[in-house]
Amino acid sequence: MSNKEENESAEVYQTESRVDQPVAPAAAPKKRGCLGHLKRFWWAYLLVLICIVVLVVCLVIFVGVPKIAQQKVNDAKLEIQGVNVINTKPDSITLQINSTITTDGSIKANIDGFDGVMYLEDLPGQTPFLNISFPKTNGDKHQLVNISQDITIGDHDAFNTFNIWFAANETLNVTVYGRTKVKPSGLSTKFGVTFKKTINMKGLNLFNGTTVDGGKINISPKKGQPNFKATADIPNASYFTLDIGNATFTNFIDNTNIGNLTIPNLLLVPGSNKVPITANLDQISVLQAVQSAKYCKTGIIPVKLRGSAVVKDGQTLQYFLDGLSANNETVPMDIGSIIKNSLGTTISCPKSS
Ligand SMILES: *[C@@H]1O[C@H](CO)[C@@H](O)[C@H](O)[C@H]1NC(C)=O
Ligand SMILES: *[C@@H]1O[C@H](CO)[C@@H](O)[C@H](O)[C@H]1NC(C)=O
Ligand SMILES: *[C@@H]1O[C@H](CO)[C@@H](O)[C@H](O)[C@H]1NC(C)=O
Ligand SMILES: *[C@@H]1O[C@H](CO)[C@@H](O)[C@H](O)[C@H]1NC(C)=O
Ligand SMILES: *[C@@H]1O[C@H](CO)[C@@H](O)[C@H](O)[C@H]1NC(C)=O
Ligand SMILES: *[C@@H]1O[C@H](CO)[C@@H](O)[C@H](O)[C@H]1NC(C)=O
Ligand SMILES: *[C@@H]1O[C@H](CO)[C@@H](O)[C@H](O)[C@H]1NC(C)=O
Ligand SMILES: *[C@@H]1O[C@H](CO)[C@@H](O)[C@H](O)[C@H]1NC(C)=O
Ligand SMILES: *[C@@H]1O[C@H](CO)[C@@H](O)[C@H](O)[C@H]1NC(C)=O
Ligand SMILES: CC(=O)N[C@H]1CO[C@H](CO)[C@@H](O)[C@@H]1O
Repeated sequence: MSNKEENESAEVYQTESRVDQPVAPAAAPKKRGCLGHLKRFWWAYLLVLICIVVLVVCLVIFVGVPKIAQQKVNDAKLEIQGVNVINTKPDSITLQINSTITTDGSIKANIDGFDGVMYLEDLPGQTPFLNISFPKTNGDKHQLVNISQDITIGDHDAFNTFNIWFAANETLNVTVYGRTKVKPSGLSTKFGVTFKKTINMKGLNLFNGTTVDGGKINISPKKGQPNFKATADIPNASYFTLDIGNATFTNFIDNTNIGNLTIPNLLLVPGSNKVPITANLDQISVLQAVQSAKYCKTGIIPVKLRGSAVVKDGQTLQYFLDGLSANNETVPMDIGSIIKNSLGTTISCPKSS
């Protein structure tokens, strides 16, 4: 039965081949159909197979690997341990960053250094406020990436705005963005990847929690001398060290300007900053305020401070001034105790008439 069928198909084949190729070899018709086909065209199958292998390898290398590389870059964690903003000048700063990049370490790859930008993630427009050069890194599980660069402030408005946010906000999101190339070890090709990390960092939160201690009033200071001295404890919840310089603030009690306060050579470090402050206060206004019904009971007055000058080596640092003047910082001052300690007078409330 099967034999017969085979013979029939062989006959058909023979007929066809006779039509198409009158000089077909006599042996061909005897071969079994499928196997014969394979034997005759093995080279074609091999070619197809090679093509598929090459295609798959190419796809893996040129589509898969870049995708994996990008995925690995996306998965890598950038953490910042410290930032120093020093050598502060009107148009430039030295920026030092200690950071770590953590990966799962599953891929060995060299990542080229690149020029990136930093911008405020949550400010529409996302205008870069700094250009920054990242060094080359590898895919190691845990790497230190320490940067120290002299940076020219290219966009003053954007940099000033960053400083305003940094001074005012409890937290802020800063994105580091750049395009670079990855070379997985074992491959000779480099693939373009995007490096984009948003860091949720702590800002200065308007120095919330600042205290003033050891205040001393000098009723009749020499000309040009301050009439108030104290020690302020300024908290810095961020990991930034800022070389601010001589910072002067205008002080207000409610809406009344009561004079200026200066913090000389302010170098703000992370954590607690105990710094001397001097002030020239309008003593009559302060006395009136502390004796008013509003404040006489406790003697504690929430004094508002607004930056009015930031000068370093004779030059105004506008970006810090913007940061310190865009909002009022409120500092509760125990004026009652200060008066008592300095002058021996106890503040009493006005007699209600
Ligand atoms: C980085 O770490 C070194 C060594 O601990 C330290 O001296 C330096 O101040 C740090 N820099 C920053 C920006 O945190
Ligand atoms: C890099 O920063 C780390 C802290 O993140 C510090 O321990 C290390 O000493 C720094 N290295 C250099 C060369 O500053
Ligand atoms: C960053 O560098 C580019 C090219 O040099 C420049 O056009 C841009 O203004 C710079 N941006 C900042 C914020 O410095
Ligand atoms: C950060 O502070 C700025 C300036 O005070 C403010 O306009 C902005 O809304 C704040 N952003 C966030 C995300 O809190
Ligand atoms: C920053 O980003 C985080 C998570 O992406 C978000 O929860 C937060 O509201 C953003 N804004 C601030 C000011 O932290
Ligand atoms: C300021 O700090 C006090 C505690 O010291 C806290 O109760 C208050 O919520 C803080 N305000 C802001 C705006 O973070
Ligand atoms: C700071 O306080 C003063 C006095 O109350 C007020 O005139 C000024 O508008 C305040 N500034 C801001 C930015 O709130
Ligand atoms: C406060 O400081 C400003 C700017 O530094 C200055 O113009 C002003 O005269 C000072 N006021 C007082 C009362 O010292
Ligand atoms: C701050 O002011 C004092 C007195 O005017 C000056 O001697 C000092 O050099 C100033 N500091 C800075 C960092 O400019
Ligand atoms: C992160 C950090 O150091 N925060 C500190 C900022 O300053 C206040 C006051 O000194 C400290 O309580 C915080 O721990």
